[in-house]
Amino acid sequence: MSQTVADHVLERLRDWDVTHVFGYAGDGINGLLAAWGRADNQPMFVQSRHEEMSAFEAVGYAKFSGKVGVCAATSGPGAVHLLNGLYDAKLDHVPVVAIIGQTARSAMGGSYQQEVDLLSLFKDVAGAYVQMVTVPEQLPNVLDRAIRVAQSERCPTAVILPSDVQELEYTPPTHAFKMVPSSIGTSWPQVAPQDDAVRRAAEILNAGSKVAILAGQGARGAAAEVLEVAELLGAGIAKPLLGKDVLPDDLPFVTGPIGLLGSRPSYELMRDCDTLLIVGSNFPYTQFLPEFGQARAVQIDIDGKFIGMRYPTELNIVADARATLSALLPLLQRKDDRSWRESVEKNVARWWETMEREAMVAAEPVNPMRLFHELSSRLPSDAIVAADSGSSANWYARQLKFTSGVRGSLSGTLATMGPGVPYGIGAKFAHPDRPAIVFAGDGAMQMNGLAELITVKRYWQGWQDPRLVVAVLHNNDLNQVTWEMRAMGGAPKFEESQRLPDVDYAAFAASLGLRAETLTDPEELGSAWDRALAADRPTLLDVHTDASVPPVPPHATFEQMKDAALALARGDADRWDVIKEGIKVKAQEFVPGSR
Ligand SMILES: Cc1ncc(C[n+]2csc(CCOP(=O)(O)OP(=O)(O)O)c2C)c(N)n1
Repeated sequence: MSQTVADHVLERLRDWDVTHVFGYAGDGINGLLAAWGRADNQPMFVQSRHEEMSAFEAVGYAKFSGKVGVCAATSGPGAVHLLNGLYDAKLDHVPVVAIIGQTARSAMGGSYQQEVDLLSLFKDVAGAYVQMVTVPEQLPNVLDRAIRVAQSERCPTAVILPSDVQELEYTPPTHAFKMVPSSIGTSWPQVAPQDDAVRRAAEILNAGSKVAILAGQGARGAAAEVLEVAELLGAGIAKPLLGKDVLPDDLPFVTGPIGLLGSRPSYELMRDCDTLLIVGSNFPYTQFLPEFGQARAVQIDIDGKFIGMRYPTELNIVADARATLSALLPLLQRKDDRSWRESVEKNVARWWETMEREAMVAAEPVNPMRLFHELSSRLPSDAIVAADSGSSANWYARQLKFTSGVRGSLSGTLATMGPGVPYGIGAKFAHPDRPAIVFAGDGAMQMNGLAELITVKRYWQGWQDPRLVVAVLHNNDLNQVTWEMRAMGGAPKFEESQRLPDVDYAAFAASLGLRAETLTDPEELGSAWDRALAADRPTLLDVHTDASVPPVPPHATFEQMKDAALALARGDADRWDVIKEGIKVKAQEFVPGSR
C-alpha cells in the first residue's frame, strides 16, 4: 500500500523510538494529523493549549527521560508560538526536534496566508539544523539528521514540511546522483580524555589542600565518580541550578546551590578554596567562583564550545565526565588532612539549620519557604520536581532537600516564566509511574499555567501514577521582579506593573475535576502535602504566601541590602511588612548557638 510523506514521518519517528509528540493542530500540518489518524495515534499526539506549552512539554520530557523531545506545530502563528520553548531547549542544552508545517509550495513567496519565512525565523534557535523538505526523497535524511544533530549537539532542530509535501506519495531516496540516503542505528561514543591531560589534572588536584568541585548537569552520568573524587580529595561540592538533582542534598559535603539563588556554604566553598574542579557545568556567574588567581582550576566538559570561558582554568579537558573521572581516580592521592572537609561540613550543617529556622519564621499568612521545607521530608524518592521562574526558583534551589533518585529541573538559562506546569506534564509522559510536583508563581499561572491545567484534566487518567501536584505561590505579586527592583535597582515596588489580579486558583482547578485546596494556615502545609501525595488524582495547592518574605540569599551583599532599604524608604507600599519579614528572616543566621 502506498504511503504519504506524512505517514512516513510518523513511521520514521516510531523507528526512532519516539513515543510522544507534543503538539497543536492547524492546517499547515493537516496532512500529518490525518496520518496520525491512520497510524492509530502512534506516536501519541499530546495536545496542549498553546504551542509554546508543547515546546516546554517536549523540553520537560527530554530533560526527565534523557530522550529526544518532539513537538509539532502549524505554519505561521503555530511556528511563532513554539519559539520560546525551543530557546529554553537551546539555552539548557536539551535535544528537541520541532516539526513544523508550512504553506504549500505553489504559494511560497506569494505573501500567502500564514506564510512566515520559517527558515529565517528558526535560523537562530535551531541553527544547528533547520531544513525544509520539498520532495519526498529528502525526507528520511532531513528527519534523521534533525534527530541526530539534536542528540549529538544537545540542542533544538527543526524540520519544515510544506502542507502539500505532507500529502505526496512517499518515495525513498534511490541509489543515484543527488540522492542522500539515511539510516538510524547510532552508537554514540564515550569520549575518552588524553592520558597526559589526566596526569596534569591529577597533579593540580593533588597539589591543592582546599579543593572545591562544581558539578553541573553534565556530571549526571558521573555522580558516583564525582563522589569518589570528592572523598579522596576531601572536597566540597557545589551544584548550579541544573545540577541540583545530580547529587543528593543530604550528603554532608554537598554545599547545594551556587550563585544569586545559592547557599552560603557554596559561597564559602568558592571564597576559601585553593583548587577548583568544574565538571559538566557552564555556570555563568564568574563572581561566585573564586577570585582570579586564588585557585588553580581544571574543567571537564564534553563540549569544546563551552569550556574555559567561566574561570581562568589552567587545564581544560574536552571529554566525557565519567571517562575522565574514572581515569583520574587512580592517580589521586587521598588527602590525610581532613580539616578543609570538616569546615565545609560544618558550614553545610549550619546552613540547613538556618534554612529550617527561616522556613519557620511566621509570615502573613504563609511563609513560602515553609511550603518547600515541609515537602523536603516528604519528598518521595522517585519524585520529579519542576519549578517556574520567579521566587519559587529561589526556594526550590535553597529550601528543597533532594535525596538520591529525585529528579528536578527548571528553565535554568533562559529563565523564562511559564515552563512549570508544562514541564510537569512532560515529566508525567516521560515517567507516568512517578509522582511529579510543580511550583509556580501566580504570575506564571496567569500567564499560561491555568490554561495548561486543562491539558492535565485531559490526560491524567491515562497516567499509571495519577499524582501531579501543582503548588501555586499565591502572593498577588510578580514577586521576584519586585525584589530584583528593590535589591538591584534600589527602586520601590511599582504597583501598576507588579500587582496581580486576585484569582481563585483552587476553584479553577476544582472546576476541572482536580483535587484542590486553598491554604492560608502554615500549620496545614505538612498535612496538605501528605494528602496531595496520597491522592488518586492531580492536586492544586493554592497557597496564600507572603510577598514580603525576601528571596535574598543569606550572603546578600551590603550593597544589595542598602539598595533594598533605600527602595523601601522611597515609598514602597509594602515597606513595613517587608522590613518586618526581612529582619525576621535575616536574624535566623545569627540565632545564638547556631554557629
Ligand atoms: C516570559 C517572561 N516574562 C517575564 C519575565 C521576568 N520575570 C521573572 S520572574 C517574574 C515574576 C514572576 O512572578 P510570579 O510567577 O507571580 O512568581 P513570584 O516571583 O511572585 O513567586 C517575572 C515577571 C520572565 N522571566 N519571563
